[in-house]
Amino acid sequence: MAKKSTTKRVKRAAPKAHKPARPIALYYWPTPNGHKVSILLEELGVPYDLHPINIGKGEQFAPGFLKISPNNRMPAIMDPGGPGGRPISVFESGAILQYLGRKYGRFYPAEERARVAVEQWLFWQVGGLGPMAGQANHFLNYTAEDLPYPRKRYTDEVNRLFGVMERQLATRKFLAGAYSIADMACYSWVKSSTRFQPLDEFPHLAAWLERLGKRKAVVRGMAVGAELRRPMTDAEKAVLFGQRAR
Ligand SMILES: N[C@@H](CCC(=O)N[C@@H](CS)C(=O)NCC(=O)O)C(=O)O
Repeated sequence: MAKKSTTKRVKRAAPKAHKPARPIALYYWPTPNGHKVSILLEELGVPYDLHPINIGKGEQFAPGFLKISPNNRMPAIMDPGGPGGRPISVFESGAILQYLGRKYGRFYPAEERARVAVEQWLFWQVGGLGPMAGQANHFLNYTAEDLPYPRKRYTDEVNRLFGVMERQLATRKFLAGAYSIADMACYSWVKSSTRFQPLDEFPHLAAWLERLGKRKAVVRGMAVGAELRRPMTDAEKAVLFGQRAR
């Protein structure tokens, strides 16, 4: 777990009705999965404390962090003012977005049809776009060997998934009606994947990316912890790749 000395307070005005006793703790590293939550917190304008989890140094395996996030992955949050006024921790970015969306009643509609529309795109991102783009990035940038088959498999899949977004965005500005946690979940993954998958064949997706990129909260959310990011060293690769149960 991040040391206290690395903790930063990000001050934003909280909506009065939901003002928590203490700020939400965000366990975070500046990656696309982390950005989903920093973007939502910035959109909500609630105060939060940033707890960097340096995944290259193995801080995700610290026993204190594993209590919050048993999957040894960030992001995670701890909300001191959870249900019943008691603390609650949440891991898995999709569950965090849902929790915060429900808690503050924003970007995640309560009406069932609208909620299902958001959820299907949120789960599409968590189960599809994120993992596939992550694997594409891995085989393009992090393997010592030249492995054309997995590279093609995952970059093809990202291309296909971009096509799915393109069709959805051809007739609407956002993925699921109004701007929602589903858009926030996809933004950073689409943006980072443009390094290997240009958007020339996806004009509606390109327009969506630009639309979101103009939102001040998205810009702030993407900038959270940017100063922590460094090119990955071999020692960090050894921590991150080849993990097994024991
Ligand atoms: N399904 C998880 C994935 C989170 C995830 O993969 N986080 C990565 C960084 S993007 C991580 O913490 N990696 C640490 C590790 O591999 O040990 C979520 O959506 O929250």
